[in-house]
Amino acid sequence: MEVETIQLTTHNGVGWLKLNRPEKLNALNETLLREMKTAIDTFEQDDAVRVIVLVGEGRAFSSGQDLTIESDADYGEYLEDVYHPLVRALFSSRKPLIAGIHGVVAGAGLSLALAADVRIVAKSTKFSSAFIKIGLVADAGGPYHLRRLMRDDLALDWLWSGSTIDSEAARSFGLVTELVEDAMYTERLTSYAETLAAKSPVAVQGMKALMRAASFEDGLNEEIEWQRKCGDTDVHRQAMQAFLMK
Ligand code: T3D
Repeated sequence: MEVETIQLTTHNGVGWLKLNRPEKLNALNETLLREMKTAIDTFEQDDAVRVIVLVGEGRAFSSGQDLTIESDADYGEYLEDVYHPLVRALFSSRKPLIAGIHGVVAGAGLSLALAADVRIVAKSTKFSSAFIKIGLVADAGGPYHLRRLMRDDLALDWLWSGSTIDSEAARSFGLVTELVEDAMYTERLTSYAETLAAKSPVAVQGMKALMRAASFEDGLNEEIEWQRKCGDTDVHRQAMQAFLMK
């Protein structure tokens, strides 16, 4: 796939999607958002990719929406046409989605990072809920994910303030899965992703699906199907055999 604003690589079962506009701190323009959507779809179809990682090139994950966009655009139409297809693709990905976050994560960039299943964060990262500073509501799925991850009152308080918080505060809000010293960040992110990619893809994807079951009864029904599939994998058979031969 020809790309201008992102970089794609696959290594050891991990599909890396790197936002690549470092001169603009990976501000999200239309090309980047559309390229990300196509890349997620491509990774989703590629059996060599077991885990997807989103990261940013340069000194930020993303500074949010590219603010040089024409301000007379219809923002509702832009969301529907450009952001929402990507946000839906992230949300509905069957594969584990990891956000590796460093530097700055702001506005709509934060919304994309919150769509990930886990967030591995470098200690010096700043989290900015910038939307209100430019008179906008939080969007790109951000409010939905904040509500799932943290207390409503704290989320609203943060969104209304538009403040920038450090990684410890973000962790206390529930937005950080693992906080890593800056010097160890890339190594830890890689090892986290590659370790997960080496596990049974059926069990890994099944866990994700079951965590999203719509109700208790749906969960029970879905676990029947997933456990049946897992029981029929070589990984499971070999692990059982190894145990019995101890
Ligand atoms: O359509 C929709 O509905 C979606 C709506 C979404 C809304 C949002 O995403 S709200 C959030 C928007 N983002 C921001 O408000 C952050 C804007 N950026 C900043 O406040 C600062 O850049 C930072 C605090 C993040 C970093 O500051 P600093 O001093 O380290 O870097 P800098 O010099 O400001 O930025 C470096 C370059 O990136 C600079 O370009 P230049 O002058 O070297 O050519 C700067 O203009 C550019 N840049 C940074 N952020 C953005 C950006 N360019 C376009 N859009 C940006 N968001």
